[in-house]
Amino acid sequence: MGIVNVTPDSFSDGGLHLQPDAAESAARRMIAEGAAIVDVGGESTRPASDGVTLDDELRRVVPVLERLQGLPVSIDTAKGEVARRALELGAELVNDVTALRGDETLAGVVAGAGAYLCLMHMQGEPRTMQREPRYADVAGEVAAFLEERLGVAIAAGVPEERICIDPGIGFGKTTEQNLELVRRLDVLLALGRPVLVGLSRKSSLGRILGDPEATTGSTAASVGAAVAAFDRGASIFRVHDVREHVEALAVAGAVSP
Ligand code: HH2
Repeated sequence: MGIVNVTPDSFSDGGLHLQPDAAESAARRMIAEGAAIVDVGGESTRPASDGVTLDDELRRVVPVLERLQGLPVSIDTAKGEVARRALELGAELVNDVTALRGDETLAGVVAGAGAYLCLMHMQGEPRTMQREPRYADVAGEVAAFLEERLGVAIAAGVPEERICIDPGIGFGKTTEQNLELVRRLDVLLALGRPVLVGLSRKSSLGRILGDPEATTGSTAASVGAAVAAFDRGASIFRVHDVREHVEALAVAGAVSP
């Protein structure tokens, strides 16, 4: 899954794809490089970010979605109305970092369109989520949350086989908690749904490499993290650098039993 952030303020590629033409060519390049889908988003959820209004989010993503019609697209949004417009314009998957807690209309929109859905775990909200996140058992708590949200989505009419789950790397988690989630991915896999991971360029990677103030991680560190997650059973990788991940994961896949 290639990332196309149509935002001025995303943590690693903010502003790069704010113009619809730039976003379109980045998305087309990612698909040519082997992405199965591109995830278009108009709201940054980086730590400390504020939300964006419905009108601003639509203004950012609609021109991009119009240009990408016919290509495999996912919409990264928590808003029912943004999802509805995106699905009308051909998006196939709704990637909701709030796991249906942000907008009560979203589940019905996804169910009504027969779309795929990604449910992600987040402790707290972006504005404050990195202030001392705490868990007694991070893998167990994330799995229990995702199991509950899976139940909510299914009850709203989204077929279970259309849903993937995501531990939400960096969303209310310390570096050690992020690592523990990858280490114990089996606890999430036990829920029986494909696991998506978003490790790409996240600050934990820079911190592992010795910079306690890092806000991003390198491409090489991202690829290493993706391969480690692949080894533990993750099957969808949300990434900025598609070519490098496709090549590394193709080799990791060829080696694995
Ligand atoms: N991470 C980000 C945004 N959306 N969606 C899922 N399912 N999983 C993730 O880990 C995830 C996500 C944050 O990364 P990015 O889009 O690069 O930055 P920003 O939120 O600043 O736009």
